[in-house]
Amino acid sequence: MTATADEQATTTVRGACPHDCPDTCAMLVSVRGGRAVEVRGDPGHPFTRGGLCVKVNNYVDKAYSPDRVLYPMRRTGPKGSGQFSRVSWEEALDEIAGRFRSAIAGHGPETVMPVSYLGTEGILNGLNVGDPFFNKLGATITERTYCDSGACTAYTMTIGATAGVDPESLVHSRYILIWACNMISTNLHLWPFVAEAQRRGAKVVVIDPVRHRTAAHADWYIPIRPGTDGALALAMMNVIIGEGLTDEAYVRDHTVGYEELAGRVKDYTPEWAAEQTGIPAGDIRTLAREYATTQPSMIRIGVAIERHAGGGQTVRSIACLPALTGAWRRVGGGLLQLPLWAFPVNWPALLHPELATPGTRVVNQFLLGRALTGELGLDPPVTALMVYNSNPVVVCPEQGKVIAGLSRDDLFTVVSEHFLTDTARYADLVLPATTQLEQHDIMFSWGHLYVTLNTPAIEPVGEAVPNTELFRRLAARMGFTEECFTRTDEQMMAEAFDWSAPAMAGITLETLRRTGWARLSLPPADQYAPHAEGNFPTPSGKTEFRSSVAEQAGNFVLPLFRQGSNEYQPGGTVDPLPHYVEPRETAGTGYRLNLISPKSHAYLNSSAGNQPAQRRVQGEQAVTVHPRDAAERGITDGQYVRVFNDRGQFTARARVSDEIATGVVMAPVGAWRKNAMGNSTVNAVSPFVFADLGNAPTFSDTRVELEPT
Ligand SMILES: Nc1nc2c(c(=O)[nH]1)N[C@H]1C(S)=C(S)[C@@H](COP(=O)(O)OP(=O)(O)OC[C@H]3O[C@@H](n4cnc5c(=O)[nH]c(N)nc54)[C@H](O)[C@@H]3O)O[C@H]1N2
Ligand SMILES: Nc1nc2c(c(=O)[nH]1)N[C@H]1C(S)=C(S)[C@@H](COP(=O)(O)OP(=O)(O)OC[C@H]3O[C@@H](n4cnc5c(=O)[nH]c(N)nc54)[C@H](O)[C@@H]3O)O[C@H]1N2
Ligand SMILES: [Mo]
Repeated sequence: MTATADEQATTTVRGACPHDCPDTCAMLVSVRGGRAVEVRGDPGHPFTRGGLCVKVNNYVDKAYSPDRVLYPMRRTGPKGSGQFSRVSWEEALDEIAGRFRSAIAGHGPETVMPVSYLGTEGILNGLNVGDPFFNKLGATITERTYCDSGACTAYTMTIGATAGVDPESLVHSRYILIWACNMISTNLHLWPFVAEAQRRGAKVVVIDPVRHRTAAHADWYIPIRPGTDGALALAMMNVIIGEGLTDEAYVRDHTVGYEELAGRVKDYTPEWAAEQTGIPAGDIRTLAREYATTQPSMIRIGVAIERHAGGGQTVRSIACLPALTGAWRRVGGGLLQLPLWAFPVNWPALLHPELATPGTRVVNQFLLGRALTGELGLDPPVTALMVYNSNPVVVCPEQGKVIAGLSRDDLFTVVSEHFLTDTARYADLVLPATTQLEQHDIMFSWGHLYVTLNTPAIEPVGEAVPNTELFRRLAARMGFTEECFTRTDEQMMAEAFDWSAPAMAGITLETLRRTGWARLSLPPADQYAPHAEGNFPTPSGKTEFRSSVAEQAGNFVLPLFRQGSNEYQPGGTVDPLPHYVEPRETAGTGYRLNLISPKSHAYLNSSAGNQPAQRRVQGEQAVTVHPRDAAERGITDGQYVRVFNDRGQFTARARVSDEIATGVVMAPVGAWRKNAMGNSTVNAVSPFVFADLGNAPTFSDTRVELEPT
């Protein structure tokens, strides 16, 4: 039989990469005969410019992967065995509703605990999709501070919830500090703007314990001991103030607390910081002078900047630098963290915090292992767990405890997934979720200033449903009648933004359907210096060296990361002036090597960690170690080593390389436990302990030892 003309015709559907990544690429999906045949980047998109990365350019293979979960499945073997058999949606929903009801009858609603993060970043199906349901159920509220929560607390304390520098204006920067960010792996589409600035004469400086693929392109690579960046930033201020390199008029007009800051940083000399950071004092002086005097200067901080005991204060200090030097005056000068704040997302409509029962307990997801094993002493205990948009076995600290908890026979676990992940293997019921090709969504970005619409290109594969539909079905089964539980995806898209906000001028769902994406209504990037005249969204309208928010609110986690709840904030007083907090785990713990666990190049967190193409690029789970540290332990390149501390261990292939500083080892997060030698991965050794602000994780504040296996 020959195909009809219709079957052969290829149509193009506009979509958006769903990954939890700053780039939020505009995708074009080619569809033939009802089947997606290719995804490619939209060449017309000014920021992502037609490029897709190694993580997503074969997304079609993911959608049609033979390993996909296509139907609801019930466990038939022991937990973790991966043995399941197909059931109907009706059976699955009845079972979930029945088990939730009986758990609640026995223990009260807090016995149910949701676990979720950012498997997809869409406003509809992402971070908050289950919040109204679990708020209404009265389930334990989970605090989700995996990513940038500490940095966000510190940043907003200092300069407010501002988008900061427009990423596209980086071409105008003359001095670019890339600080704890492996951009070419994790924020690839920003790199061309940096490279263009570099071509125009800008100096690019990378501060990182690893001379990674981004550092290889830098004009100056500065290795630093993990967790000591705060010392460097404070010493830079010491030099800038001490040598009179401040922008006096900017400081006078647009900052608060200068005199106190100047007093505070007096003791933080470059010689002192050299001891902490391992960076020679002369280099610290040079960096401070160049940064202050080469304007416009700009700092891009990566998420890893927050991942140690003093992560919050580190970001407080760094956020002071652009005001001190007047970098904000010019286009391309200032600070870039995450421009998410530019988007007028209608958070209340997504989170529905008013549905929560006042006084409901809050448990941070980093404590999942302890919550499940009983070590946390929760009353009521967690007896029902629902995981969606997350793979905690891989991404959560204390992997051993997470697995021990998930193995409990008296725990009822539901997991909604694309694949039988390391977490889904422990489920009693696995539910099939649609991929981005099969669902509606609308996206903000935390790396550029464009709204992107995702239109489904194909029908759901198997019996997969979008997360929105999953929670509609569950709400109906639980008898919830609030209007928010019957909203269609169309209605949800209409509620996703405050469309009347100035940033949305000229943008409607209708226009987005035609164009796929739109730049927020802001000045063009080559004219946009958001804080040239101050206008910081802080209580004083200025950069607050002395933070009134820190003084009044103390430590806090933004409501976005806690289902909208404002209860049980971490609290505690916070010194309103920036200061140094040393890493918590030191060589004194008996473990001499500082482990960091940044992102894998080819996986998106653990997503794609099972896909053959990405596994080929990423290779086996590896640990990078400096030749001197390797030699001391009799370790040779390519051999298997055991990485261990009191919390656990994992096995990895040693990469002996002087790309890494001595005393530091690096094992990227993302490999699946199932594929790893010895059945465990890097989070087997990570601590659950919080950083100083925003309950951020301390992945980079982890000591280990290595030995040949
Ligand atoms: N390829 C790829 N891209 C991704 C992701 C992925 O998994 N893979 N995940 C996405 C997500 S969710 C996020 S949050 C972003 C994160 O992306 P980034 O912001 O780049 O953060 P990380 O990869 O965690 O770490 C960045 C760099 O910080 C360094 N580092 C670690 N600790 C310290 C420290 O204490 N001081 C300094 N100066 N440097 C330190 C690491 O060596 C690493 O090179 O990437 C997104 N993009
Ligand atoms: N040691 C260490 N640990 C880390 C980090 C680190 O740098 N080091 N990084 C942390 C950071 S920054 C982050 S952001 C977190 C990430 O943590 P997670 O957001 O949990 O990331 P993933 O591992 O990608 O897991 C997401 C899961 O959601 C599934 N999924 C994708 N789309 C959908 C969907 O539409 N519906 C449903 N139901 N499921 C879907 C995917 O298949 C995947 O298994 O990890 C954190 N953990
Ligand atoms: Mo993240």
